[in-house]
Order: sequence, then structure tokens, then C-alpha cells
Amino acid sequence: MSETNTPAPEAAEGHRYTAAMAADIEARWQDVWDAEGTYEAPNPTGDLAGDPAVVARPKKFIMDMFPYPSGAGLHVGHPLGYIATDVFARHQRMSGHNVLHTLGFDAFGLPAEQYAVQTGTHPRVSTEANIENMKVQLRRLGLGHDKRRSFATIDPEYYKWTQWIFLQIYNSWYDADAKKARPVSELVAAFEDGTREVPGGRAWADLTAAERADVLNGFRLAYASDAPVNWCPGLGTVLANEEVTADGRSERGNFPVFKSRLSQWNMRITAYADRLLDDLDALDWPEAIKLQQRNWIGRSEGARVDFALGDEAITVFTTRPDTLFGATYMVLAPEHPLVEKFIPAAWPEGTHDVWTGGYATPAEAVAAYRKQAASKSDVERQAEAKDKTGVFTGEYAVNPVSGAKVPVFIADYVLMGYGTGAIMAVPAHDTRDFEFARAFELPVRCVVDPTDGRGTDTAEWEDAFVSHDAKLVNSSGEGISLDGLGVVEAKAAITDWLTERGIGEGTVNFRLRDWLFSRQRYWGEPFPIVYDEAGVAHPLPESMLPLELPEVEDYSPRTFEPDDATSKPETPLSRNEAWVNVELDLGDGVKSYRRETNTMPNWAGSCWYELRYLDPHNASALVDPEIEQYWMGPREGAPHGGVDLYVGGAEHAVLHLLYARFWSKVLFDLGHVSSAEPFHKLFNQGMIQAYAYTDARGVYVPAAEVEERDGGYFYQGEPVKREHGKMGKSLKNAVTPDEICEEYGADTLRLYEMAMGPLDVSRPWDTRAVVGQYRLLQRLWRNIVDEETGEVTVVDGEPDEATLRALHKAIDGAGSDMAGLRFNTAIAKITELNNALTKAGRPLERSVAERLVLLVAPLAPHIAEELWHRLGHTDSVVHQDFPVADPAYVVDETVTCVVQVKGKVKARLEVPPGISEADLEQLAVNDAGVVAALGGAEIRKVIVRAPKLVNIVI
Ligand code: ANZ
Repeated sequence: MSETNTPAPEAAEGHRYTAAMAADIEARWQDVWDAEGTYEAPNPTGDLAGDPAVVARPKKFIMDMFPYPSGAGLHVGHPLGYIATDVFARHQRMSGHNVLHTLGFDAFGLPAEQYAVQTGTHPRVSTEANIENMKVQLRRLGLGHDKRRSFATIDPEYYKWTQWIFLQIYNSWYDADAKKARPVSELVAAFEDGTREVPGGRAWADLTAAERADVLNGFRLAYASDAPVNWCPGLGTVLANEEVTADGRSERGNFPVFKSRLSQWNMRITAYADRLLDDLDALDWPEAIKLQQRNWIGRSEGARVDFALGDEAITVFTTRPDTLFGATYMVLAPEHPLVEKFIPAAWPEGTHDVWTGGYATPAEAVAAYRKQAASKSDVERQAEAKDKTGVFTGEYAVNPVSGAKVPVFIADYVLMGYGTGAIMAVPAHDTRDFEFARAFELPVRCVVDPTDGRGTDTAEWEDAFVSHDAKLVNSSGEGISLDGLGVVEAKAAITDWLTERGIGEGTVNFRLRDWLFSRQRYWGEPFPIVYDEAGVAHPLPESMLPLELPEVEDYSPRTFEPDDATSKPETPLSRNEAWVNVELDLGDGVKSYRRETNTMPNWAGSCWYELRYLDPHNASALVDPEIEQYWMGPREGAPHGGVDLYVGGAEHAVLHLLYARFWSKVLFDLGHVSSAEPFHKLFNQGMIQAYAYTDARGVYVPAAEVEERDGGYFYQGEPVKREHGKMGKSLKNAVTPDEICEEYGADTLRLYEMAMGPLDVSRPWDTRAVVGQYRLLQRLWRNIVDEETGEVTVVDGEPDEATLRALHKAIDGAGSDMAGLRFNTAIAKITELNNALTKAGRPLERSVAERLVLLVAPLAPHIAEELWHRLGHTDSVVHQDFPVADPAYVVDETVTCVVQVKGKVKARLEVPPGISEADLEQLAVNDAGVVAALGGAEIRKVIVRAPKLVNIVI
């Protein structure tokens, strides 16, 4: 867009507030703040301890979701949240709080590595350069961060503790009775002394080292498994469920993802499903995010039911045990391990043609179907609208309640990773089962009486009848009848019946899966794990941490054709034989080991960074307990503790926020921290959007060079199309904070971003509108400084009533707006005040000017600091008290109160509408007119109807 009304950033014209003046002011104060450590937050203890009086204040720990140092640098959308937390932090600091606010860098992981691969520079080199660049960009914004507390997740001093936490998790197990994590050593002791039975029933002493390792692996909260995982050949790595999109592709890069069986590290986050769900209630988070977490954890109440098949039992998970009489067939996930055990050599007599898939034997049919299913993602398999496929296994199981023989199928709409990987199919009342039954000509038995008038004869039904609010029919068998019961009572009755017979039980199932924690990438934290010659994993002792990422020449991942489902990952670290094969003494003499060559996912570093901000240089613990307790500990309104304010985008709802909560809980259980939740209050800022323009070919053209005329948009004379969306380099519409700082100054940029709208709402960027905030600052400046002489124009003396009212209303409104993160309305109120003062056209009284400056200070700290000093102060504006409104000047109007003596009006008083009865009575009896009317007579009674009437009886 062409700029028509931008002031030129030329040299300072006299003493006007111009871009050049702003640049000078801002650079000067940033240097002073750095030199004086203005934003350093003292800890209550240890070597960071500060002034005891400061430490005794109430505290506020304020955080941003920390940035990836991307190669593209920042555009104006990125700092929206950082500016907001900064304004809030400054206001809190000025309101008597001890404020901790800093910012680090989340620097491991795919984005940084992909950038490095693209540009052919080592990830460490490019990441460090990107961090430096981002620091310069951020510094320009005047963010009040305690820089001593900043770090990057790639610093060995930091990831030493990431590895240390991994070891804590590895060395613990979840005691379901105590509902908490405990050290594995306690589990081993219980196995040794027999207080807990060893799975498999053998004595602990009789097990070999490898067997013991295997048993413990089944308990550890960090464990190795070779389950089917999300393998993404296009990225050359496996991914967590949370990193796979709803259409079964990688969130990053949009490549296909396949199920592949690989040995990988996992985090047993499922052990915490209940607590992760329950503790959400006490958090001050947006409801939408809580709901996403609840759905992701996905608690389902239901039952497990055993269907006998020869000597085996197939256990299903169902949320509708009440429909058991309607189960006319079963389906197993194609990968279900029981399938091999029972498939017969030949199709039973009279097997329906559509059931066999045209194969000669069940074995052939199953093998072919499994192959087909393996090439599909879970999401594709579950897609509602698709035709149901499957194949008969050749066997029948027995419905435990009706005794009916039901055919057993495998079909891809049943997933191995959910419930038990097997279902009882109730086609009359489940949509997917209905479609499958119609396709395979299976019986459909109605057991829930339709309330929509279709009747119980299913022959003519076109879809399943799905209802949780109807009565059961056709459901009587030996020793049980559900007929006539509602769904809820029927569920309870059948669950009891199954439990009594030992063929089922009520159960809760979670959708949440364990967190896949290995990546086949270079740029991540190495695992502090080595394997001995028998392949048994050993943790490294703490003294060997950090295990540094080796410098290598070839750090690129081995990627494959995106649709090559049969490819296998190769870890970059495995190419480095000298690093991989080591001789170590782990306490039983020097032996040969092989290092784990996977790395941790990029989420690891952000799972606990809030703790390290508290005590960043502690070499003997991840955080000093006393310091953690002070900043993070449980308190009134925050029973699980956590950061006071955490601001970031809504896109992290189930990834980072769930993982960080899980690590917090483990560290809490093990006694390392007092807070069981990392982030007490979460706020999601909106996005800054921007127009983008495409030419006739659909190619983006630079937005800054597009002209608007006659209602159309033109680039180099050619018409272009305008679209609304994200801001970004690829859309050629990115505006950098640097450009805006250059043109107007950081204070203007800060004000503009905060004034654009409510913080949680997305807003379109409009460079032409920035000037509005620039003008506000110019008027503010003019109200205090003479533009010709540079002299401060304030005068001594008392302001008039109207000025005091305008001032105190602004203080009251803007103060509570800042505390409530409503920065746009705070700015509106300050603007109103400033305009009123400008309009009055008189020099400001000193007391007005000072409070105006203090009011502006959180939003535009540089100009405020400058004016504060020009007003004669020598200390920083940052640590001044935020002005307090005098309520007398805040109330809008006064009300007229009538005072009667003996029923006659003797006085009219102007009183505040909220006056108390006692105050009003005092005012009334002391009024000169009333005193005269009383003439010394004794008052018998005063009837007060605040604020309008006082009646005095004598
Ligand atoms: C019988 C039934 C009858 C079911 C009925 C539903 C309706 P949520 O709510 O998501 O927990 N199911 C169980 N395990 C499955 C798996 N591994 N793959 C695909 N589907 C599976 O859903 C639980 C229901 O989904 C279970 O209850 C089961 O079907 C199916 F009228 O059992 B139901």
C-alpha cells in the first residue's frame, strides 16, 4: 500500500516528538535500563536475593510462550503477545508487585533443523544467528525482561536438566493406588520382598537382568516399546499423535503418515489421564482450551465384555453394554494379535461369498486385508462417509447374554490403539456397524425401542437408531431381562450381571495415548541412555550430564519418498560411530555400550522452562525449592500453583500445554516442585492478520507496493486480487517491527498493537492507521514540553475540578483495564484525557503532568521515562507507584438529596450516589440551613433514605 500521510523520519525538528526524537529517546533509555538492571527481579533467596523489602511484596510471574528463533525473523504479528505481557507486567510492577518477566528461546526441533538443512548451515550456527537477530528485534521494542534469566533450550547448561528430568521420569512408575509417581527403586523393593507380585508370577530373584529390565519397562513412566507408531517417510521421523493432522498427515510439511512398528521411547502420560482431566477445573484457562484438552484426553465410561471363542476370550470395550442383546457380529482391528491364534484352515461350510473377499482361505483373506489396512492412516480408517470394508476370519464367538453364535470379522474401522482393539457390533444402534451389516448382509436386531415411529422391524430401516434416551426391547435371556428399562438403568443392570459372572466389568477408557518421545533427527536433546551388549538399556548417572550433542558434518535426516510406507528411519546420530560406541563405567567396571541415537522431540525443552526462569544458573538443582515455592507455589485461588499469567496462541491447546502439565505432575509427585500445574492462568491472544494480493496467475505480489484506487487494487498498473489472512513472508505481506520502529518509534508500535482491539480477538494490520498512535504521543509530548524551546511547560498549583475529574476517571479506568488485559480501552481512556488536556490549552499543573506520564508508562515506557526525567526526577519511572484514583472525583454525577425538618424541605444537598446512610445523616444534620431550622430543638428521629431523602423528626 502506498503511504500518503507518513511523517518523514528526518532529523529532529527542534524539540518536536518525531521518529528521530523517538529513536534517540528509545535507544538511550534501553541502554540505561540494561546498564542499571532495571528489570531484574530479585529472588527470595540464594545468590539472586535482593532487597528484603522488595522480596516481601506480593509476586507476579508473567510468561509468554517462548519463540522459535526462525530464520525469517519477526513480523509485527509476533510481538503482539510480548507487548501485552510487558504492559501488564509494568502495570503490576507499578502496583506493588514483585514481577518476574523474561523470555528465552525454544531452539531445538524440526523448524530450526529444516531451516539449517535448506540453507546448508549447521543448525547450531543458524539457530544462534537467528537468536541474536531476534534479540536485536525484541530489544528494540523496549520489553522489560530480566535478561539474566534468559536462555535457549539448546544451551547444554539447560538441556542437562531436560535430560535429568527424563531420567527422573525413566526412574519412576505410577502407583495407581497412591495415584502418584514413585521411584522405581521402591517398586523393585516391593518385588524383592514379595509385597507386590511380579507380573508373570515368578520370583524377582529368579529373573535374569534382561527379564527384570523387561518387567520394569512395563512400569516406567518413560519406556521403550515397539508398538505401531506414526512414521512419516517424507520427514524421515516418527511423530506423536498430537503432531498428526485430522487427515492423517504431518502437521509440519503435510506429508502422509503411516503406522509402522518401530522400537521407540514413550512417555506414559496415560497414567495421568484422570489427574490431567480433574485438575483442569481449578485452572483459569479459556473454556475452549479446556474443552479441547478434555476431548483429547477423551474419557469414556463403559464396560469390558468377554465373548468366548473356543478356549480364548475376546474382550471388547463398549460404551453401550445395554445393547448387548443386539450384538450380532464382532469386529477385531486387522492388527489384533488374537487373529492368528484362531483362524481356521478353511472357510466353514456355507460361508457367505461377500464375507470371504473372494479369497480361497481365511489366512489369505486376512493377510491381504491386513496389508491393505496398513497403508491407511487412523483417520482415513475412521472416516464416516466411506464404504465399510472388512473380511470374515472364519470363526464364530458366543454372545455371552443371548448365547447366539456371532461371526468374527476384521475391519479397518476398528482401531488397534483404542479400547481393546475389538468391538461387539450392534448394527441397529450404531451407524458404522449398520453400514457394515448392510454391506455384509449381517442380521440387524433392534434392542432399543425407536422413538421416531419407525418400529422394531429393521428390514426396512435406512439407518441405525441412535439414542441414549429410550427403552430397551428384545433383551431377555437366561437370568436377565432389560426390557422396559431406560438406557442408563439397563447399562447398570447388565454391567452387574457381567461382573457377577466374571465375564465383564465396568471400565473407563481414555482416548489419550502414550506420548511417543523419540525422533530420528539430529537437532534435539540426546537421550541419557546407553545399551549394553545384551541390548538392555541403562540410564547414565547424573555426573555424566549433560550428554552433549556431538558436532557432526552430516546432520540431515534420512528422508524417503513421502508415500514409501515400507521405509525405515535412520537416525543421523547413528552415523557417528565414534560417539555411539563408548566404554563407560556405570558402577560395575568399564564396559562397552552403544548410545541411544534417537533424540527427544522439540516439546521436551518447553515442558519445564518456566521452572528454569526462576533459577537459571543453579548448577546443583533444576530449581531451588524455596525459589520455586515463592514464584510458583499453591496459593489462594490457585490450589495447584503455577505461573500467574501465560500468554500465547491457541494452537498449543493439546501439544505443549498437555505435555508441560504432565511433566509438572511427575516432578510434583517426586517432590522436586510444589506446583502440580505449570500455568495457572492462560490467555490466548488473537492473531494479527493482513491483506495479501495475488496477480492474474495467482502469484503473491508485494503488499506494500499495491495501490488502491477506484475501489480496486493495482500492482505495477495491473489489477490484483485482495485476500484476507495470515501475515507471512511467503504471502509477501509481512511488515516487520523494525520498519515501524524506524518510521514512528517503538512506543508508537506498542500503542498501535495494543489499541487494535481486544487482545483475544484477531485483527487486521493497517500500516496507515499506525500514525494515529504516533499523534497521540506527539500531543502528550506537547502537553509537557515546549516544541520551540524544549522547556518543560508545567506549572505549580492546584488543578481545577474539571481537570481532576478527567484525570481521576482516566486513572481509575485505565488502571483496571490494564489489570484486566483490556489495553485497547485503557488507551482510549488515556487518549480522552490527553485530548481534554490539549483542548484546555493551558500549561498542565505538575501533579497532572506527572500522573499522566505514570499512566502512560506501562504502554509507552520510553517516552514516559524521558518525560519523567524532564520533569525533574532522577529515578526510573519503571519503579514508581501507579497513580491511585480518588473516588470522590471518579463518580460521575452527584444526586440531590432533600432534607426535611417536620415535613418541610429545609435543604438540598449535592451528594455522591453511593453515599452511606451514616455519612448522609451527618451531612444533613450539620447543614447550616438545617441547623437553623432545628433552632436547637432535640432530634427525636432521623429517617435516612440514601441518597435522596433525609427526614428529621423533632
Ligand atoms: C457397542 C455399541 C453399541 C457401541 C452402540 C456404540 C453404540 P467412544 O465413545 O469413542 O469411547 N469402539 C470401541 N473400541 C473401538 C475401536 N478400537 N475402534 C473403533 N471403534 C471402537 O466409543 C466407544 C464405542 O466405539 C464402543 O461402544 C464401540 O462401539 C466402539 F449402540 O460398542 B460400541
